[in-house]
Amino acid sequence: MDKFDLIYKKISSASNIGIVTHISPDGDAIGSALALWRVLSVYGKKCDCLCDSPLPKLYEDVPFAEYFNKQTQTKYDLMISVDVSNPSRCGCYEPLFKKIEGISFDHHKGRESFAKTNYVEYTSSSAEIIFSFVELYFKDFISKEVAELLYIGLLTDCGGFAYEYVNSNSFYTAGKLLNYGIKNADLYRKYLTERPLSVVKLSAYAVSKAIYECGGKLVFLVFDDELLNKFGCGIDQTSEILKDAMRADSILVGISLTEVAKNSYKVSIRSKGDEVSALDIASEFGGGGHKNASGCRLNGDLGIILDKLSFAVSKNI
Ligand SMILES: [Mn+2]
Repeated sequence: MDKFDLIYKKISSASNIGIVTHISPDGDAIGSALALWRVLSVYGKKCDCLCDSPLPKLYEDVPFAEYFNKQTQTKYDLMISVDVSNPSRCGCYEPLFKKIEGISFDHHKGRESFAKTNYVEYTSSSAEIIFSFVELYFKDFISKEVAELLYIGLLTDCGGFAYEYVNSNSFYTAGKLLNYGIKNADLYRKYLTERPLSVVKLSAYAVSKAIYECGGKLVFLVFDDELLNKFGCGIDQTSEILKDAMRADSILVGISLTEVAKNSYKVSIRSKGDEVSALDIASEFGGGGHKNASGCRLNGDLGIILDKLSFAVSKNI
């Protein structure tokens, strides 16, 4: 049986569905999970959209934001993960995938399968996959709001169609979604161009204080608690700033370290083109992601962490 058919059957026969997306959710995680939540809810399923992290400020205005993380049920007979590359990224919902029938929709390379049924395609975004699925079985339930959620997922996860895994189906999906009357220019500006003034100011400061290694091919940005407080920025706003530092044409790899607790850092790793794999570097430290955009968590002394990361990059550069 076709995998989509199998998944459709499982969804049809389930009554209480938990949709889980990954911790530190991005536009794709939020857009895909909420879009699927809405479609299945309108289809008549009791459905919750779950995430073991709060909704980032940037996404507070997306359609149905009030249902993100709104748990209305205590028991589920089907769990669906969306955009989750590793079971630990489900946070507190991870154990449910061991107990209950599970489905995964994902687009990450090198992912760890943890649900019983996995639908994986290495494409622009999970949103692109969710659209293919809902267009096939739930076309009548795709509203303008659902289309907007999926478009936000698609647009943000491929950097506005800038990344290499964008293919003709990504543009096909975008075209189909635009037909629902959503506004590309507004969404592009809001999610890919604009930032809070505090982030613009922090970016200018952080880039001016950047640390360069590997003959100027690697740039580090460090955001400690004190710096974030001084500029009034949140921990989910720093990986964007890395893009500014990486505009320098000499840079091949950019790493930002954001202090999430004392001596504990959220590490975002970005690389350009085929020369260096950000994923290989993150994998060395138990992280994951994509070839050019990945991340991990590291604990310990900042100086030692920088040395370790620098060494890992130097082996690959
Ligand atoms: Mn994604």
